[in-house]
Amino acid sequence: MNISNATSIAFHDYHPKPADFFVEVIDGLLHCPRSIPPKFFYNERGSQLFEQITGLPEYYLTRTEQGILEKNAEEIARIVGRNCLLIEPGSGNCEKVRLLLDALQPQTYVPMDISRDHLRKAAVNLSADYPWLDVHASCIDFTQPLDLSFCPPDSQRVAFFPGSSIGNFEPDSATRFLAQVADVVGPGGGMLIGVDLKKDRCILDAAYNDTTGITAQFNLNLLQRINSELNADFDLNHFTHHAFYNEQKGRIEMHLISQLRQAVHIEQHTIEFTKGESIHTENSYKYTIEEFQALAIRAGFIPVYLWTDADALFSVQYFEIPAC
Ligand code: AVJ
Repeated sequence: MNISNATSIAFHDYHPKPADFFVEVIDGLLHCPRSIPPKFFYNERGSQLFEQITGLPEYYLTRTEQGILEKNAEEIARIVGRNCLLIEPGSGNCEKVRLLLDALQPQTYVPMDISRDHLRKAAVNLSADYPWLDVHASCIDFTQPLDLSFCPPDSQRVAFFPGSSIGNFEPDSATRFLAQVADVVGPGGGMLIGVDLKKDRCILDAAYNDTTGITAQFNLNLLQRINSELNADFDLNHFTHHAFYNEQKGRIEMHLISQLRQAVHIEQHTIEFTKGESIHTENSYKYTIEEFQALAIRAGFIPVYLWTDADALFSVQYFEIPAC
């Protein structure tokens, strides 16, 4: 533990345009079929609920990925290489990267997040525990083109994208996103990415339908948030959580289902729901190893190495861009 206050970080503010919650919610709700983007799950309460989800017995993703990173840290470091410049798009609380830092010993760590205050706090906390690490926090929307001009141009750049966050992207936009990552890390650069795998649908269905109902609360919190931030009148007792594995599309879908015919008001808008009508709130794509490698190859990456757990529930995959 570092007891001095001497830690300092570099902070780069790219002034990302905050999402317009009202416009995006109205847009999605007036669209047919109705939907709300999953990025809006994560207000304070939503982030707390997600934390709880990661500890649920049914939700194998987080703990399995963590196990893979812990168990293979040394080998990962050998294959990824030490002294790199490590970039993490959507770094959140900068907790997961800690599993890697000691083994990887990167020179520089660039956490990127749209949430300015959380980013600053997380980067300062991390820096206090890793005084040897050069931390360049970058406040940026990670789906926008990334700019790393402040970084030393010579070190190998490696992107870290854990948690199967890539599962929230439609496969085509996942390819586009990875192509942007490929651009940022450049020739000779790498990407270490956590990808949830296709498996027995009972395991998948259970992971998004926990018996304690935390995932249901997480989903319904979206309506609560719309009520409190957009002055709406969703009755949370009249919508229910519905999550299932869509085998044909290879994804978990989360929905909120209207239990009756009802009207909901958001500012000047009135939205009429029929009984059984859904609001689609999230897709979480699952891949086979081969499917994900093909996707990464389309983005310009070459598969180098991968790690899974004994039950092949989850994968941590390493790719590189050929050096030119
Ligand atoms: C954060 C997108 C990886 O898809 O498993 C968890 C979000 N939704 N339970 C996932 C989530 C419902 C999670 N990701």
